[in-house]
Amino acid sequence: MMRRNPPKPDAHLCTPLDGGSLAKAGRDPLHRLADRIKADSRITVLTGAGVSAASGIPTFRGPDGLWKNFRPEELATPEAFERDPRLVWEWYDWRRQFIARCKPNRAHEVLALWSQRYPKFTLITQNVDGLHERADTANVVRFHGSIWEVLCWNGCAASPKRWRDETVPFPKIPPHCPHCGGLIRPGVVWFGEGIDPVVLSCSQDALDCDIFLSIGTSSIVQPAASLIHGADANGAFTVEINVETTAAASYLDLSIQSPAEKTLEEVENLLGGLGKKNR
Ligand code: BJW
Repeated sequence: MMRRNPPKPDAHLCTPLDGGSLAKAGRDPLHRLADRIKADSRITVLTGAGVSAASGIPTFRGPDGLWKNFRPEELATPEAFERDPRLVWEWYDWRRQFIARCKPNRAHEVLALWSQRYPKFTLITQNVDGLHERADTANVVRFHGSIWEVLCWNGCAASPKRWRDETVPFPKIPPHCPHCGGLIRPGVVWFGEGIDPVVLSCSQDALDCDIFLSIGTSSIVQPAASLIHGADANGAFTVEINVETTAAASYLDLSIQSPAEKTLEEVENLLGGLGKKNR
């Protein structure tokens, strides 16, 4: 169990500035973040659906998050799949088609740049869309799996544990296992299912960091939402970038209330200035 520190009294909440650049406001939160990032910083980033919002992918709990009036909690469970695999696969097939047409945005690109620049960088993503990988991000930990992987629902002996399948759309819904003819399921983590132990262990290791950035997640879904508390307990400087404040806000050193794609670009611009002596 992770220790939770009390809320930080000196946490800095930054709200959006009217029409202007956040970075123009003097020693603002963006400078505070940029000042922290050094060439040898151990940086861990946790991303959620908000990072892919600017790519056009609906978030889970935002206004466009509903699919045919179903909430994700009603579809992303083994029970829902057991009950109605066709319905659940229709949702995933629709999302796969949608995601296949989307491109990484500036938030993915800046994080990819940092993953290549800073040797002690880990990106833990709750997103299953694969956009971090498509942006060439190094050291990605896929906390909730991948929508581009599938598993045999029966766990048949003839099939690999999981495999990549980028068929879009599937010619037949629900799709079947090429090895045993039974159903296949998406290679994602549903409610009530445990996180892969290797993934959990890599994520726990990455909590030993200097800077922990939580970006574009509502910090509602466990155990991902607890990762920031683990980093905090390890003494990391904790930062949230989100268009709204979340449940994690009172545990943060810095809360930047602004879109990820804009904020990361501005921080990167600040680092570009510092970068010459920093790298
Ligand atoms: C922007 C932006 C912009 C917009 N810039 N920001 C403890 C307490 C209570 C409950 C639990 C608990 N522990 C476990 C549970 C149960 C459950 C849970 O957490 N339930 C909650 C709903 C309360 N957790 C689980 O069941 C987990 N399993 C588990 O714990 O198992 C225990 C176990 C152990 C051992 C053996 C067996 C069992 C599994 C959770 C799996 C979650 N799966 C999903 C679906 C993945 C597949 C798929 O994609 O279909 O993961 S659900 C969905 O939520 C998805 C996401 O990764 C996840 C998180 O959502 P995210 O990314 O935060 O999205 P949103 O929409 O919520 O937020 C977007 C944010 O972006 C918003 O804040 C916006 O403001 C912001 N934003 N535009 C910056 N431009």
